[in-house]
Amino acid sequence: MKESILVIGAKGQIGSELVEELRRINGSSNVIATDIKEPSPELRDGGPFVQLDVLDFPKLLEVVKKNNVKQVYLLAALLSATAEQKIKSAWKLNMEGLLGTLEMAKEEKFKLFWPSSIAVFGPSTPKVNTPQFTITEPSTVYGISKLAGERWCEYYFQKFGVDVRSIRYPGLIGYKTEPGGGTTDYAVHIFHEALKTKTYESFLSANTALPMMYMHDALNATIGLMDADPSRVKVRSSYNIASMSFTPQQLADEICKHIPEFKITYKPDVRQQYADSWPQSIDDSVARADWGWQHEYDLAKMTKDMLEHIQQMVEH
Ligand code: AKB
Repeated sequence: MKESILVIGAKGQIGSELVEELRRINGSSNVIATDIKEPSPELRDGGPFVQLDVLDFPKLLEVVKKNNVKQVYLLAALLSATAEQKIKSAWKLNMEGLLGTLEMAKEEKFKLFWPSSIAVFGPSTPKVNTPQFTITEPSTVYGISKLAGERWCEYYFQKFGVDVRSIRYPGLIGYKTEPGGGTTDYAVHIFHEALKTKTYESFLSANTALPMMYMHDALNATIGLMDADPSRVKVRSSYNIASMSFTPQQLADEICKHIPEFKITYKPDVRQQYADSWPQSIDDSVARADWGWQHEYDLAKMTKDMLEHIQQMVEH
């Protein structure tokens, strides 16, 4: 029986692009997309889709068994800003979802990808070039759930040999799907507003530097780590990866090179606190040495590509 890949949370910011890329590489019929929400037309028409809640483990197990699933990408989660509003549901989804899937990976012997985040770091972590192994004392609900998740991944690998792999994503920027409920979301919204209204009111202050990454690089990292020989995956909690760091002002300056009339204003809200607790830049030398991670996009290249693609989408 042919082997399949399952993506849980396929309608999200990463999921929708990852499904497309995995289908391009592995063939549409071999990649099953699932989400708690109704499928988008692209997801429904592009290959198999099952509407399902990740916490419905009997149904999830049925899909895994029926389709001989050998790889699972578990992307269903509540992000930082939403998790702060919905503490218990965030813990339930982010933790029970992972624990249930790790248990299933142990029994069904599939390889599992689980996303962690720069949110595992907190105010006591060194902020610049944050190392792979350092203080992790997160001060957000989301960060606490990601740190606990990393420990569970390491535990299931050490104790049961589950082949689980993970990346600490920085803020992700893509043009296909907008993020929801995160703190780094401004770096996506700003592009849409720059093209639509030539203005943007940032909810983070001008000089808030955060690690960021273009979706193209994030997908390469994710698939690259999943494809790496197991002997090269030496960190089983989660890997730091990095490509660029910038502030809202630096991003606005870069946008101005393409749209000179663009104006940014600042009205920091509660998300400022979460951003202030995270690193400004990340040292990812361990991922580069272990499994050959490399990035392609810097601030200038990403900005140009984002503006071109969003413009094209508006025109069509
Ligand atoms: C968020 O802002 O919550 C996420 C993250 C940094 O993991 N993008």
